Amino acid sequence: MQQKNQQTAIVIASYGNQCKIETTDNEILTAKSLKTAGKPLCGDHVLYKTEANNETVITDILPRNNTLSRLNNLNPKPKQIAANIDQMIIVISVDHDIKFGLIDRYLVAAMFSGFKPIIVLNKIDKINNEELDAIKQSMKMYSDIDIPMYFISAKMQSGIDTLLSVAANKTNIVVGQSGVGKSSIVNAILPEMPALTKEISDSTSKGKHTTTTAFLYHIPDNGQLIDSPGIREFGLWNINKKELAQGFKEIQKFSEQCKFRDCLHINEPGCAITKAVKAQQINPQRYNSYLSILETLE
Ligand SMILES: Nc1nc2c(ncn2[C@@H]2O[C@H](COP(=O)(O)OP(=O)(O)O)[C@@H](O)[C@H]2O)c(=O)[nH]1
Ligand SMILES: [Mg+2]
Ligand SMILES: [Zn+2]
Repeated sequence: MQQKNQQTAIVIASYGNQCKIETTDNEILTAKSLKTAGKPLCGDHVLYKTEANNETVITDILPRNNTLSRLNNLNPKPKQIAANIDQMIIVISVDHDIKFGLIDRYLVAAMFSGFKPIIVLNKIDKINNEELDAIKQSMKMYSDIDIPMYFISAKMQSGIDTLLSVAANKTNIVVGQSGVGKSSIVNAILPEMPALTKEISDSTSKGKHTTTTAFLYHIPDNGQLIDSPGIREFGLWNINKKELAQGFKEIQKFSEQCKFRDCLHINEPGCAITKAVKAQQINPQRYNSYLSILETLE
């Protein structure tokens, strides 16, 4: 219950128990989280109070709608990245090899966590029209399952207005490999970053262009944009083998026709998925992604 001396704020960056919070008066404070409150995440709504010694403490984390978490090879425990997300902006750079497997993992995570995924292909200024067409062709499996796709250049400010309208009125998290242009997109979208916010985000980054922790920015029209650190792997957790198909829209659709209800769509008799792959109704690359994720699950 909210007490008299408590107020609400949003966590704009979390470093474990130490956080930057933004109050309802748009004041940015450094706050420590009480052990009893737990570890706040970027995007959390919290209650805080000011102690007699003028320190700001977070006393409660308000209930979360969802969280984005991932596994990596080094740590058996999932790492939580941010909370209360509406939309996941998956950023790809058109001048790198596209890691389709990584996109598929993000899509599964979005599906299970309940946020809407969109794909943004950045750096179109670096390629010609033929190359652009080839990329559109290779991404067709995502438009086929109705994932919105945007081709932009953060550098040339091309496509930014559209992206801004897509991100309005929502909390968005920007994800993707290091170097694809996540921070550049955030900077392009932010019209005039409030000096204070900029200072904080700069001082919390180790290198000039590295984002070391998720950071929340306000954007016009009631939106929020969370810049997240670049990652090489994105391990899924908390999903069992049987559930995985739910993260692949087209596989889910055909799975009702499988002979066995507990079909994992590997090589079971009467499997509608393996049949649909052969008939080119399901993209083989997506199916292979499914199989390789399946191997990693309990
Ligand atoms: N040519 C070009 N370079 C870009 C574009 N967007 C970002 N970059 C460059 O790509 C590099 C990585 O960008 P950054 O935003 O730090 O990527 P992040 O690691 O995903 O946050 C930087 O050198 C940017 O200047 C773009 O649209 N076109
Ligand atoms: Mg960055
Ligand atoms: Zn099957």
